[in-house]
Amino acid sequence: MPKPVLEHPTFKGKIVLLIQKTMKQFALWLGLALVAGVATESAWAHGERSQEPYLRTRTVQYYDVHYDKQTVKVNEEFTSIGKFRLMEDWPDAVSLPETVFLAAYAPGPMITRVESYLNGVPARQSFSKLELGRDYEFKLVMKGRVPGRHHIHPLLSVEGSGPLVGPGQWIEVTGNKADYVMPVTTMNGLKIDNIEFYGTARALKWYGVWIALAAFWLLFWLVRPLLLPRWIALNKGREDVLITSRDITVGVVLGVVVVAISFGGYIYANKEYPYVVPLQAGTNKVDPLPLPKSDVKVVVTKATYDVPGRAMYVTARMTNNGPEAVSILEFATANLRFVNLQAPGADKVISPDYPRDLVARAGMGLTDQKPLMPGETREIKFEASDAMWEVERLVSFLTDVDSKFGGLLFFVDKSGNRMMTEIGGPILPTFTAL
Ligand SMILES: [Cu+2]
Repeated sequence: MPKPVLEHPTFKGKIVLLIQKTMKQFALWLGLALVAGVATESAWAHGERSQEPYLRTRTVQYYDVHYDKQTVKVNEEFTSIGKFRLMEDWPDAVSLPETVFLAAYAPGPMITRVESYLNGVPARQSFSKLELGRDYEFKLVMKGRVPGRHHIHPLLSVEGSGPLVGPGQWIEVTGNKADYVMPVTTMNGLKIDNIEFYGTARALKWYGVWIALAAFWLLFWLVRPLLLPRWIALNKGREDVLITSRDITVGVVLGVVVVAISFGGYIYANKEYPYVVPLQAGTNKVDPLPLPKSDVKVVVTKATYDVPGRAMYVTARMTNNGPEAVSILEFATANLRFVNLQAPGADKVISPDYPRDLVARAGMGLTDQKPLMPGETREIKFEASDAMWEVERLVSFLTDVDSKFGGLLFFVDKSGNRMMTEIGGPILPTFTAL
């Protein structure tokens, strides 16, 4: 039998084809998205990589960050401590740290922040006027709330700029969400077993009361002839039939009931809770840590980012103003760490609890490993190359309108004393042959 000649599809046929095509494409994309999600665990992280490099390398540089546990049970506490330097070369496009708030960053309410401190001062409120070029020490005490594997970061929220996060650690919370409790003893000695649901039932009851009154008032008018009959009556000059004396009585009674409930509720709440502390809105002040010893002056003379090689090359003139010879120990920026593996004590620089996905395996490359003698000035070139630049999406130096980088350069003397210097400057992307 000969094959039927292909006919032009009808309009209906075209629509059906179009729908089929769209469905197929949708299924394909959904499949790809699922595969990508399953294949890359970090795809479930929560947006910390989406921030621009100038924001992540030139604002808050976290260092010496530690997490005391990586697995906790529901209700079990864990702590993160560390320091951060507010970079002197703060970008113009970012608001200064005039008002900041210290917190923990988590993908949703998976943990509870129990306590927080900045330089030992309780960080319940925001702090005002932190100083650029200075260091601060934080402590966050958290506890497990929802079971799962969560990426947790220290976080400094800067008003006008947004959240600036520290290195994230995967914390495994085990157990059962139903067991979560947050007991609190109030100032007047009242013991609350779980503040998570304290007062919610009462709040819902009040919602019920107001919704019932509002619904009654709405229905009271809705059951009568509505817009058109009333408009016709109005046009005929019969305003007098629109509102009856019964309507007025009901309205007045409802008004009295609403005012009575409001005032009655207020008087009752005042009597039952005579001591009420309002939410604290003022800011707190804290002094920065004392300036750390920094004997080495570093001036960046050239910085390039090799795009295909995923490597940053920095040439800098370094002057040792201290009494001891020093070696370059580490370059750290945007929570990524490049350690000079040949420096004295390099094997102990990265603590076992530091997230390994933020440490360059090959470390840091140096043109010369000779220690910088007291009084000596030398130009040294170092290399920080790793796929992390790409993974952490820090390569958009290319597209930044403010193509500058920043970071912390650590030095160590032969007695193991560590020094830190802020470095930074314009950076040029280059495209060398692969
Ligand atoms: Cu994260």
